[in-house]
Amino acid sequence: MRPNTDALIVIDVQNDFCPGGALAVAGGDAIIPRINALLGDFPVKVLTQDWHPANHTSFAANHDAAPFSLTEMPYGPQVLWPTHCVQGTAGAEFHPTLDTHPADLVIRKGFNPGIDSYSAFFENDRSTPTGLEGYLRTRGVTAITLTGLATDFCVAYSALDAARLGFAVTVLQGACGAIDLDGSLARMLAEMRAAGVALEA
Ligand code: VGL
Ligand code: ZN
Repeated sequence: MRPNTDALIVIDVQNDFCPGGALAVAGGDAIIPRINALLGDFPVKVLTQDWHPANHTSFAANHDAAPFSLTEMPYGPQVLWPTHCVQGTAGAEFHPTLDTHPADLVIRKGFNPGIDSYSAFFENDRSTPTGLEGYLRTRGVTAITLTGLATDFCVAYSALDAARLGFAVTVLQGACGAIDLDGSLARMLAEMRAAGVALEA
């Protein structure tokens, strides 16, 4: 068992990000057995759940635009995604093989219609908090291990924010899966490395 200062954060292991889902990551479900095993090693365990209203601004369908096209939002560039993880739908549920019972906290994100939220810590303006930082700090957490989907979006944004907040951050690449849109995986791996995030297998 890891020390009490260590948290495992499992990002968005939901049906829509797994094969057959609306925004599927290739092999997204293959990482789940390892995540289930890791949940037994960490004293602090957090799951995140991408949780959008149907009118969410990150959905291409709400802009009459093509999925995976880019738009400009008041907070910066935003990829327009296929409609995914709509609140209350099967696609938004955790994958059935993920062992959700050991989790201490489930944090939902992306619920504000006007702004996306890749990171578990802040919405995409990089300043509106989700509350996770306070939860982790009040539990005495100083080190965070990240797993889940997708490596180059929600995992990477969470890792960069956690590093900026002063946590020691490790990303277990073998327990993550990537979307890899226009070179996003290589770009985000480089950003994480530059920010001092430990990239492990
Ligand atoms: C994610 C795109 C849109 C993710 C969530 O979990 O990485 N990516 N919403
Ligand atoms: Zn989303």
